Amino acid sequence: MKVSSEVKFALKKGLPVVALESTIISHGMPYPKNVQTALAVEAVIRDHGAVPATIGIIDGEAIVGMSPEEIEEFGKRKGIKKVSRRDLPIVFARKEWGATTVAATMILANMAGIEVFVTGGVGGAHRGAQETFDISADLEELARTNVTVVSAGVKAILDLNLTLEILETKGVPVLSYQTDEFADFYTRHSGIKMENVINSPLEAAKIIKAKRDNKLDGGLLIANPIPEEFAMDTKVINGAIEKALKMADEAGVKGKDVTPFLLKTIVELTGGDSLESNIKLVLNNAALGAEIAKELCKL
Ligand code: PSU
Ligand code: MN
Repeated sequence: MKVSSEVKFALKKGLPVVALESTIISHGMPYPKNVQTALAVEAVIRDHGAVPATIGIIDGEAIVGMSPEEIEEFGKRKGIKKVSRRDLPIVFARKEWGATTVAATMILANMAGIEVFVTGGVGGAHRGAQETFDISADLEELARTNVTVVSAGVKAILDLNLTLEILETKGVPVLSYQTDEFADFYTRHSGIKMENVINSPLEAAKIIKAKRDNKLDGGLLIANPIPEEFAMDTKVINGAIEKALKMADEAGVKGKDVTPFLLKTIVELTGGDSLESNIKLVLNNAALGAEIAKELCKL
């Protein structure tokens, strides 16, 4: 693995570092907004006094702390593989490029010694998962890898209740930031009441530290709702989601293509509005993630 000199230095000095994924760049947003967003997210993290480490795989080598040129390439290049845990050895051995999902990014962040990771939304149990078993490997990773993931809850395209049940079974603490309602990505209102609300980055850091100190392996999920002013209208987004799910079904989209297909279709159906919300929520998560990383370093 290649860790950038900036990230290496920060880790050595015990400075706050925040990991970022690359699937959101290569498969989550269209070019050039994907690149602009990835760079803007890094800037927010720096503004908050932490060091960003965007993670991906180039020619079979894991990169922790991509350069702006590398981020540009991840945004532009066609055919970069979406890489989750199961794909890592294949991409390493074949010396391919890989855009890492939440799961794969957690693994690489953990290897590098990074404890906090910011994304848009983690994967979860898809609607109908009781039958299809389409449950993101991100949930398995949260169960086993010691990285805290800051996410705008869980994407509304999924089955949120089922996802939360699985996280409970797997022993993953879910902390809801400054609200007792679970964030559903595009809006703040899933209607699901959360048991554990945190009101500050310090509170999150204390819980992360308690998990670490007590050797309770696995990650934590911080559900950080999109700010109200950037949220989608519930009716509009739910309509688009229903339609996109139907289109995915009719087109026979399966496996790892489901999430990228739905995100892209929802952007088209909302005339780009869902993309704007998506960008804003990632930036919002970046600020919180950096603050949590900072508090964690102080403890
Ligand atoms: N959330 C986004 N955009 C994305 C993803 C999540 O806003 O592109 C990606 C993440 O990389 C996440 C992946 O890990 O989707 C989940 O894919 P799947 O459902 O196939 O596990
Ligand atoms: Mn899946």
